[in-house]
Amino acid sequence: MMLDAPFFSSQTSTMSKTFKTVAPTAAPFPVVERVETLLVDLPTIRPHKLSVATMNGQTLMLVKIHCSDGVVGIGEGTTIGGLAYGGESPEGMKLAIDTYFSPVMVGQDATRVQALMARIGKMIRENRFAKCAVETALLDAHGRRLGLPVSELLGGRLRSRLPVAWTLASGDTAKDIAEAEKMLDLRRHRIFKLKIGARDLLEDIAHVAAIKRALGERGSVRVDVNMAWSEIEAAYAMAALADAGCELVEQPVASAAALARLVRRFPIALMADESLQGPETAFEIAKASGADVFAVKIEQSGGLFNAQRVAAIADAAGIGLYGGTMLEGVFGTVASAQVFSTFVNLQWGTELFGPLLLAEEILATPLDYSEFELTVPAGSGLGIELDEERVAFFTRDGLRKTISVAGQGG
Ligand code: MUC
Ligand code: MG
Repeated sequence: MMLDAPFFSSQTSTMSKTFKTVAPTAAPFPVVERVETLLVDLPTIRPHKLSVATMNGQTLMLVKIHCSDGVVGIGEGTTIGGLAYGGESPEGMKLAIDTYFSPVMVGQDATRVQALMARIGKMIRENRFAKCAVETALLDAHGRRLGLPVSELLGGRLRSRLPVAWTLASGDTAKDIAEAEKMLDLRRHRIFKLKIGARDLLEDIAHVAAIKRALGERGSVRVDVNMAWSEIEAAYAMAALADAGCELVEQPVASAAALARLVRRFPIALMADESLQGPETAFEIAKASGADVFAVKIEQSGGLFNAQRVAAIADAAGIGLYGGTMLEGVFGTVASAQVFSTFVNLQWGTELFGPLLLAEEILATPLDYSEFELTVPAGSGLGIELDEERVAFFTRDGLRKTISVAGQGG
């Protein structure tokens, strides 16, 4: 099928692109009228050190879908350390949506989200993160239209509060212990995920053991290696980590085959993260008995419906579930929370702390993190409202755009 060539309004800045249909529609249902994207740069509260990158800030790619009935839905795409984690970046997602997604979406029925995502899927390969952002925006819009939370469009929630882990990733043992103590005092987190893999193996093991010793039974300790180890290193470390009281190791090696060989050899759970890239990989890992737990992420899964498919495969295979994050801001975090609230099993809780890592608030009413849990918003759509002024302030190129409109200065 041939697509119309994309048309860009000359009025729009390159950093906040809007795609608009030329012909008005007389469809008997609300259609997608225009798709707008922007990049929002927010600082983190401290450097966040992973084996793949150190983050000092996070970029949110926000997509706003404007529908012909006046309803607007918002979705979000993030990555970790630009392209350090995977093949998509916020800038790349924006470009893909502006150039390729928008022409496929404009004029289409905005109320049939699965059908529109299937249409997009036929014309656009890969781009799972961008697809997730667009699907989130469509579901937000449709939920607002119907007066229902996104969770209810996905079959209905089984829980309204989700346990939330905190990631200790300052790179310093004493600082991490102090941070964990603070989180316990605030009653915000009692599950701690430690980012390791960048340092020497023995140093990492000593770091984890020291933190677990300091916390004792007050907090559980898990580690995420982000694929940094060889299989031999992983085997050595898993035994030592189990001895230190660590309860779970996330993606110690890159290879899914190596991951499968490590499962159940040590008294410590093994979780797949990077190996899990949607339902097909979930099926392959399940077939190979290649993990004890799945870190389900809506972006890595390719959207909210796909995240539910991944969860169904895990349930069928007897694999535990954990609600993962791509360190999303509020929109990706709440979209994830809406999906995770529909999971029948969520044995390992979630790590939906992304907004708490960011130093700036962009919501009119902040999310409720209390008593070690996050409340899943109950309003229609995602159930959250942007503070547009704050967003404008942090929008990349926002200042230049204002100047160019007022003074034609560009
Ligand atoms: C990952 O690899 O799981 C989740 C928490 C965090 O600090 O990084 C992410 C990504
Ligand atoms: Mg991980």
